[in-house]
Amino acid sequence: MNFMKKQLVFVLCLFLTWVTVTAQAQEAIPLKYGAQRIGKRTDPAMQRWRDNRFGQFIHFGLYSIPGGYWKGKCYNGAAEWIKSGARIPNAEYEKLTEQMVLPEFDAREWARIAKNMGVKYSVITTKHHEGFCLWPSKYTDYTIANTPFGRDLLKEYVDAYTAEGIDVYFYFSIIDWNHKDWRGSVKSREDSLAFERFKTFTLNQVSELITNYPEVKGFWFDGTWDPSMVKSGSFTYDIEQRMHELKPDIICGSRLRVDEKGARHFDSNKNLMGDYEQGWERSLPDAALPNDWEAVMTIPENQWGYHSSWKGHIKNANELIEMIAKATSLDGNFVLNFGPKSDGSIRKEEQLLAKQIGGWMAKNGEAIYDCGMAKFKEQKWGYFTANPKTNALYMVVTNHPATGQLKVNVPQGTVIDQCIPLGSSAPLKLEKSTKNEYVIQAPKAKSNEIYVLKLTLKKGDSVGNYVAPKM
Ligand code: FHN
Repeated sequence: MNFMKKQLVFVLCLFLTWVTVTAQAQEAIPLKYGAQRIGKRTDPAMQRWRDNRFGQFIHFGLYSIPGGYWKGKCYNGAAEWIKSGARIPNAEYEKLTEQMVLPEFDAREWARIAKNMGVKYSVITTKHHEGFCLWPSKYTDYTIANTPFGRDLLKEYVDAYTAEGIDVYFYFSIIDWNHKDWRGSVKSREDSLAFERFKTFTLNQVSELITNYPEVKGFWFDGTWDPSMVKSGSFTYDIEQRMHELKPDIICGSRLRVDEKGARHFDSNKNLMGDYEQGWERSLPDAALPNDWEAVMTIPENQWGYHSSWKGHIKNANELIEMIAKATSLDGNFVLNFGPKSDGSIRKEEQLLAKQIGGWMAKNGEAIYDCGMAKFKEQKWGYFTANPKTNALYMVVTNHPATGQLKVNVPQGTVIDQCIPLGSSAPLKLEKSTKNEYVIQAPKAKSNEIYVLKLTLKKGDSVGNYVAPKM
């Protein structure tokens, strides 16, 4: 072979290798228990979940009674994990049921606090890892029915929140430290039989919740990371199927699911399982994601259930408001956690934050609800959000400029007609400084104030990247 021919053969080989590798890369792995849908859900129930944008989380259970202390010793780990942290045997821990009296519990008061904070949905721990149920389940005695309180707390919560127009969602832990058939790993035939019984128990409880509380809009599953679960693609698939049989438009986060190859949240083909990405815990993404997502946040560093001694950094209202704005600007939902006290009341610090956030939302919620990502880039002063239904564009200003001038970069050709602070009717002075920049005379604001400006673009200009899926 002469040199030219050799070169031709070499190039041909390279080309064939590239074709084979590309074909292999594109070939999807056949999966029975993988994602059941590719892309975002487009139905009204899911659009409502998106439009809600701001939610509340409630962690309440037997762990709320010791509040982070056991036999006089403080456990700084998450309060709802105290059974594990203090290695409390079942028989001893179960005695906490005798102290579940809840003299101050009033679901309507919880719902009022949530409503005034401005949340549109609330997620409550029907059962956390400890296994104690806030509803009178017929599948176990370890429930609220067998406490001095005795009433159906979950029903009171569902009724009170629904009456306030707040959607209810159920947190449900698959891990159940109290159930004799729960297995973190399956090592023997006995384990396997026990775990099969546990699966039936779980399916029964999930069905019971959907049937007895038909107002529930969706489930927030947790405790799905143990080896027994990571090998249980078919079980998580069965739960998802059962939920949809009972309530076709039910919403379920990705944390429930695992495929047959052990991939969690996203299946082995990288497709999201469930309706939204549920992995954002105490953190937010820095860029837009291709799927729906929700972030859940604690007020202290890592306490979900009630801990009587919060330690470390406690977030203030502005930090939390900024997170709400950031989540919206990236097409995500933000959920703020509350850990009610053992007497059933909500602690003072949480009530104060709820009031402060609620004050801000009452004035500026227009830039959050029904909103999502704008086509404009994040800028030093804060976040853009956009409402695709009204074609309104908002600037959530988290860094008030010392110069009093807000420099706004816009895509070429964008014409801003007007800029008005929310809550005012007086337009701000607006100048075009260069072809891609406007300068807005900022309103008078306290140095730590977060405020919102509403921009009107020239007729016909679109504001958002956030395009609500077509129904
Ligand atoms: O272990 C739980 C924890 O207690 C809390 O419920 C959080 C809430 O997102 N989820 C688990 C940890 O990921």
